[in-house]
Amino acid sequence: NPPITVPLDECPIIIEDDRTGLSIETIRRALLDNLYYVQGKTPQTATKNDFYMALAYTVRDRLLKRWLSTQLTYRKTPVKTVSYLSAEFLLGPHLINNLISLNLYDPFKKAIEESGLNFQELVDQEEEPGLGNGGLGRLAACYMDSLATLEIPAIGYGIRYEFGIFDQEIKDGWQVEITDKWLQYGNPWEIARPEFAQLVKFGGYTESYYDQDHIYRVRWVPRYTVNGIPYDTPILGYRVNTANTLRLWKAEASESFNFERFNVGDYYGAVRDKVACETISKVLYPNDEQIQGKELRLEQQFFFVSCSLQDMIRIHLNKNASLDNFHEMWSIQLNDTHPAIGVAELMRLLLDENNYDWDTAWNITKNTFAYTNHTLLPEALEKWPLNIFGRMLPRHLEIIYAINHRFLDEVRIHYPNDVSKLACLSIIDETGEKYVRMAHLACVGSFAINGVAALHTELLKSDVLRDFYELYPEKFSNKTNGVTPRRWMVLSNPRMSFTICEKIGDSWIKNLDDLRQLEGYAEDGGFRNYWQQIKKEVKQDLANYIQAKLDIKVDPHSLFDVQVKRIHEYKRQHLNVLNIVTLYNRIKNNPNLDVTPRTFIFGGKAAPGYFMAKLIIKLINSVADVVNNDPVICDRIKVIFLPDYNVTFGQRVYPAADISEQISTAGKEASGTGNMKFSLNGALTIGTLDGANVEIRESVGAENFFLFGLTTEEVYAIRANRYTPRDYYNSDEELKAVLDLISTGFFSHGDPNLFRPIVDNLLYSDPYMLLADYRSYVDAQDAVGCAYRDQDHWGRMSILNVARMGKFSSDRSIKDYCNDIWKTKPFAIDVPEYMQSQA
Ligand code: 73E
Repeated sequence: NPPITVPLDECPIIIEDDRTGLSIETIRRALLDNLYYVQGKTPQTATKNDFYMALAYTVRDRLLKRWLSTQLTYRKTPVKTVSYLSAEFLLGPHLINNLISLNLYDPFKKAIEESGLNFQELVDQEEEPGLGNGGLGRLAACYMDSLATLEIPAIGYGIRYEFGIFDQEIKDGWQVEITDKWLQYGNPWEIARPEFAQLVKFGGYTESYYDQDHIYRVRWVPRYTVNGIPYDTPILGYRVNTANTLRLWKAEASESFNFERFNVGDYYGAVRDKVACETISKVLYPNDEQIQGKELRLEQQFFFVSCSLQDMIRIHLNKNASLDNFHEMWSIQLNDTHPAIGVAELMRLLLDENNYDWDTAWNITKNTFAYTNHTLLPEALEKWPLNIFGRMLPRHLEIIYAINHRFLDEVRIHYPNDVSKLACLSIIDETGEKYVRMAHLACVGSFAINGVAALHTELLKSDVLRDFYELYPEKFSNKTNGVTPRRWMVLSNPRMSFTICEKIGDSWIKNLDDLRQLEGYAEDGGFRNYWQQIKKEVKQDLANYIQAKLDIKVDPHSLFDVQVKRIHEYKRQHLNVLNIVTLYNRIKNNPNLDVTPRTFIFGGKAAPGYFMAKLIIKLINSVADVVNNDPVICDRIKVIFLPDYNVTFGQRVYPAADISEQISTAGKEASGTGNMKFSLNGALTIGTLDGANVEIRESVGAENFFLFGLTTEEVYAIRANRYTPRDYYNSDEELKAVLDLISTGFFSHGDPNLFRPIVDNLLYSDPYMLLADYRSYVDAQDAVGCAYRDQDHWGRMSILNVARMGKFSSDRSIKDYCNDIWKTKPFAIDVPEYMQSQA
């Protein structure tokens, strides 16, 4: 291996062979080198984690060249950059993903094994960065992957939470939360950049003054400032030279503050303030689609948004003479309203710190931001009480009032004499206690607004954002979500990926539409057989894992029926439970009943303060206890709740599923992305016409999808006529028997009170209409059971699902964002020779 010469900027440097070499011998030597010089260990004293760290550094060494070249290229070139602002990035483990992107999986595995180490054991050492709750954060991670793979200049901005989403344990059937210490043993994938720290102001007051040109200006005198330290993680594209950056901010006390305290001799006071500042990036709020309105959350949002905007301005001014063309060089995507304060912050930075006049500043701002809405749930729409907001961000409140004032003038011209429109559209909610409505700020301050699935976008236009759609129809478009096939196929399902590559080559990894070439093989009996065999092997892997984790034996020949996602009433995990209890009753009433053996697998976390969600977890585990141990059932149904569902576990479970549960009440799930991962891995879906299910069904064909339940229109119509769930209970024998059995305390050791909140909620209010959908769900589940008996036909349906999932690649989503919203183009970075060969 001759040393590789890399042109870094204008001065070429030679990088030592051990940092870049790719022969097995070099990788082995590099591993020991990193163990010795970075971890400070010899093989005799090294722990598994030391070896993992050395391995990670050895991989990192081999990606730095791409990362640095990418950043240098962007710095020199006037390219438009996408800035993805998100309070959450749910990345999942980096190691294997990076090896696959670099095309170095095989040599590394070999080098590790030849060193006498267990490759998988080292891989399992990596703590996944769980810096997100669920779909929204995972989407941001998939989009970062696609942006890099498509060679789009982009940067992701977020928060470097010290504690990500909690770890879940199950004790006596209940969820117990454990703090996630992902940084405990160090994070080899990030590099701190304290030289690019940014100061963020909070609190205090504003004052006006006239500058030297006698122009009226406002200055914000903060009560305190916080320092934001950026930590950068490279995001490699797949088999390209692009490595974009994810920049996450950590909060630290600013020096000036410490210094003041220190000067007056208050050493402990200074330390206390330091600790208080650092709480800003301490912990991720563990609520998915449920907003608590806590001050610390607003502090987090403003903190990372202010750091990020100041950072963009710094980068911009490195290559441009002024900020006049800021909106031509940047498109900032707001991942929901969590970073929407950015609209007011960019205005402040332009007006107060760069002396722009209002109209110029507003023109730049409203041409920079684009807003993605992710939810229709009223409890997830962010609004901040005016007093909290004004106390923390006094200048921003003034700016928002000024934006609103001008905006409402525009509304008045559009709708003369219609005061109700003003109240509906205003950024300030004045119907009761006053609030700042963040979605309204985002709509007014953005040039584009999108939903995340076709149905969701239609519902935004007709319902939640109807008035904005009427006013600005040209801003609205749909961008159906997607998932990255690199992590969600190549990495997590190597068996199926390999099988597909054997048949149609590997172009599908970058052009998922190419999977369509598999359609022909659906008619090949031999292939169908092979396909089902592969599935069985993957199921056996999961069965082994379940055995090891929970000491429960499951049969890989049974139908694996999987529902993994956050626990939420609208996602209706308890509807799934009602079906399980229905099957249980049927077998108990007729022990010789010929049922398709099934393993029901659940996984998901409940928000720590969400009582009903936690009770649903307890219900699942209680039903599991009874069903799994009843000799009459005789293993024909098994119920498994797998604790601590996260990205790593998702990678195991999606490939092993036969049926995917996508059973939310129509009109409630904006898109869903788990639905895509299952189908891409050959599971069939049982689902409602909700979110992206609608489009998945269209793509894979109605005959390869188990549909049930009310449509959104029917849900609305039944609600309008006063829904009475009791009618369904009274008119359906099986449903009645199920609810009665739960009510008697059969699953709670005779305690009739334990699950009463669930049963009463269903009988007397049932906001998510489980009872209305029960019969159609159970019937569809029966159809699933029947269909599974014809393995050959099931295999055909499974292949067709995979073959027709091309649309749901996050590459397609990102291309749509690029073409319709960001107007950005790929910018290729040279590919070194060895990258061009395929393994
Ligand atoms: O339907 C999913 C969607 O697939 C939606 O519920 C989720 O976003 C996914 C990606 O588009 C979502 N999460 C949140 N809102 N929508 C949310 C809200 C507040 C805090 C954290 C997450």
